[in-house]
Amino acid sequence: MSEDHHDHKPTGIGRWLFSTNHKDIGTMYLWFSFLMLFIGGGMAMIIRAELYQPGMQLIEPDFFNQMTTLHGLIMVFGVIMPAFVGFANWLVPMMIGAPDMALPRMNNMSFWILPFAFGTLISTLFMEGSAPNFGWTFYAPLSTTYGPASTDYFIFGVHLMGISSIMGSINVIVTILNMRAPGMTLMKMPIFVWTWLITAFLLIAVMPVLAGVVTMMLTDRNFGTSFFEASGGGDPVMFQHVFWFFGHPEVYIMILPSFGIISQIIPTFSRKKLFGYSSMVYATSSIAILSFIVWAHHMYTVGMPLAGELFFMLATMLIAVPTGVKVFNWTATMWRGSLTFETPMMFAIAFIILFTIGGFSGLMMSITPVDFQYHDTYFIVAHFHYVLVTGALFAIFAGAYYWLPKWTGNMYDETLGKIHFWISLVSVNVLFFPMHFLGLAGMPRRIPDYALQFTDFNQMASIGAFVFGGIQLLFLYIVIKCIRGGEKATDRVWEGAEGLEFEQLPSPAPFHSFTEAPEVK
Ligand code: CU1
Repeated sequence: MSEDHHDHKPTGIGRWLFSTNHKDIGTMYLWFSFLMLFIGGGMAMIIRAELYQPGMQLIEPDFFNQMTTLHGLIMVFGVIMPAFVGFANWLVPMMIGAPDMALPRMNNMSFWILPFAFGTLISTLFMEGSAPNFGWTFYAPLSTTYGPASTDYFIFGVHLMGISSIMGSINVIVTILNMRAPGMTLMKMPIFVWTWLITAFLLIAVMPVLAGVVTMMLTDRNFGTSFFEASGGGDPVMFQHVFWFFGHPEVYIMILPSFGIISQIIPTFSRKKLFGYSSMVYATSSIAILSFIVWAHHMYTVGMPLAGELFFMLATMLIAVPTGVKVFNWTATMWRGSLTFETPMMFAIAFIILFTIGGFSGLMMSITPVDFQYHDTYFIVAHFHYVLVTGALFAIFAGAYYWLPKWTGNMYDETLGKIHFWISLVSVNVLFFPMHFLGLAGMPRRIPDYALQFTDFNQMASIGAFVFGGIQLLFLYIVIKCIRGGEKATDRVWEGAEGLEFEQLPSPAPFHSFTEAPEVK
């Protein structure tokens, strides 16, 4: 709106469609992510139902492959990433004392590209032939030479997501670097802001690489190039190098904001300042830098030179050092604190323990000769689900419970929150822990059927999956209930602790309920 217009509050659908308000856009990102969680989660339920017993029962093998592919793509690009962008929109301006994001119209566009990107991706399910069925990593030549016709729509969808992410990252960086309140120096920023600043640089560095690899696919498929086609002088292994040069930093894009959220929550419920603030900043930066030189640990089995395998093994192991610093700092923050165990804290503590399990299995598979045993087995599936579900998703739950009172003006139902936590905690381990054993015993990933001896652990995993999937409906209910009413939240929600988080702000963080439409200037 230009300055000569009167200020007005848009109502109805216009409030959301044309929003330039960081809170409304943050809310839309979070709801979008939540919707995608149920779509991608529904696909996981189909996968686990088919794998409940050996033999083919519910679905065709090709449809199974479509489910694993879309499940992975939707969870990575449609759930975890948008959820963190939603948190960034809500929290970064408030935490640094800025009135909004620096580029509010671009913020609107970043969000509204996403429904089209995922509309395109999901519509492939209804296209002639098949949806993408080559795994979320879409390795050539499976995706190039043998991919279904819908692959071109998949490529377009990935391009759209990339554009959205790059615009979102530019916005985060410009906001943090230019819009901090007086006195808010970089080393005074809340850790969540730091982790997002670093994440945004990672995104800007690697999303163009992803765009590059899908563009090479596009021209290989349609315009006669041979980037990944051996018969034309190309190299399919190069696909894996380019993909994982994007893919490994992408893993950190999904985990650094989680570290940020956990680093806000642990001090609050420990009634202590975060232990080792500056070491947290440096550890986050080190992880980000190292994430660029470890990509080939995903492809030890392609036949790399020994020197390459050694380099990528040792570089990967180095990441354990800054990660260990973080786990140490969180633990030291809790040490001798006056701990209380509200739902956000429970999810945060579970995050520390379970993410560490995922970290350690990652350390195991970083060892090149050992990885030859694990490669393409369920051990890998167990590993990255510990990192991304009990890691990233649990951090999102923790953050959602922690900030729901600020976002809605109401307290969520603590009893229901605890029930959601405990059932999620137990079921997620029943779901993913047996996958370690399946992998060690040699069960390959991405298969719709398996040998008889894998039945018991698969049944455990499926039962865990159905419970874990089902209990997320309770979370949906808790969120809706909290939005619609409940005990009013004060502006010091987490008694005596909230002050710690915002104490560096020049004035107390403003408290806004999102039930009032914001002003548009
Ligand atoms: Cu990696």
